[in-house]
Amino acid sequence: MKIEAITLREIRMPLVHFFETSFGRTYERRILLVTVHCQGLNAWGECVAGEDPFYSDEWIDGAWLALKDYLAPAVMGRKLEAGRECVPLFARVRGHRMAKAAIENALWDAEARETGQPLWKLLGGTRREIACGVSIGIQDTVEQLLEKIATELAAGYQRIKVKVKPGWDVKVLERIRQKWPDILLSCDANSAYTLDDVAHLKHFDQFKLLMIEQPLFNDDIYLHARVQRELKTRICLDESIRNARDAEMAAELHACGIVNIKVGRVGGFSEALRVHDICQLHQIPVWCGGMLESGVGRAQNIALSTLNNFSLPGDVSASKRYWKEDIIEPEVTVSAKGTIKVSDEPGTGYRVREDLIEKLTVRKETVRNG
Ligand code: OSB
Ligand code: MG
Repeated sequence: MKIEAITLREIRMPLVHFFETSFGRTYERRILLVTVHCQGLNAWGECVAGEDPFYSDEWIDGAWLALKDYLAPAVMGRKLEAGRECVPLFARVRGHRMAKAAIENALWDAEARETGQPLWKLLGGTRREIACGVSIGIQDTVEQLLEKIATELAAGYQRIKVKVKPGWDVKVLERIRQKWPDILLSCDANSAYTLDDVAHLKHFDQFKLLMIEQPLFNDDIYLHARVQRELKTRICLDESIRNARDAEMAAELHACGIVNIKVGRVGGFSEALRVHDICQLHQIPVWCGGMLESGVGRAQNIALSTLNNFSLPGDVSASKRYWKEDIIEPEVTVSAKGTIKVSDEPGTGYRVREDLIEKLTVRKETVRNG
């Protein structure tokens, strides 16, 4: 595939319901999409950077500049055989993993479509159906949260994850467990606790959680290992795992028992596959995280989730939980037993609705050859 041009665009999509984590509340997503134009084929990628640098140090406006000034020019005019070939071309740019992933993932999609195979097969997937959980944000009241959990359980989701922070944790988990003693339940702190909270975190053990996701500092592995020794509940690392080396360090230090893989956070499919393999080697199960993606990113998360070691339900759920109208066709639907069936069509198996995307676009810029 010869890369002739890359279009960056920002679309705005209001969320059906606000999403609140320990770092803030989001009502509307500003989503950066890239289109890689390869001789008549338009390949799509989503940059999962948030509106602000609060989850990680990347955010949409920084990612836009990284893509426009460095990453798009690094691959422009090149003829590549495979998506993974852009990794060395990006290597000189430090960080900016979410920006890199947007182009790399689009190129994997292009490769899959050019070679007429489903993306999940190209990635090395083995599952025909993936297990789905949901991530439920902090609500105004515990009653509202319980209502949301009831709705998601009725829809069939296999695992409930709730966001926690100091002041919205033990009491909330207690109420959930009173109502549902046996469901697969986990919590995600998005780095809201410190070493001063270890005694407090020990109270979480009574709730038999599947995991506690990212309790401590977003850039730490070592202290998580220290805290993991104090807890019965497995720690799951999200923010801290930026690449396969981090995964290896976390495994060797016993900093976690589970890893959340987000393809954007680790810089693209190539690195996501490496993280997957390292975790498998160390018998650490993984699951696919979400970043409130539009259909473009969601469809790619589905493909990744078919790999063997994705043995726990991911945060990959139905389009309608986020959007009134998604930008892919068909939209992502989840079965009554909480699964998504994977398509055998070339690429992701979902069609990108370019007409709708055009209507949602608030800014657009094309980087061309020469
Ligand atoms: O930590 O997993 C997280 C959303 C934005 C930023 C960070 C996280 C999340 C989620 C949402 O938990 C998962 C989803 O897409 O449903
Ligand atoms: Mg998380």
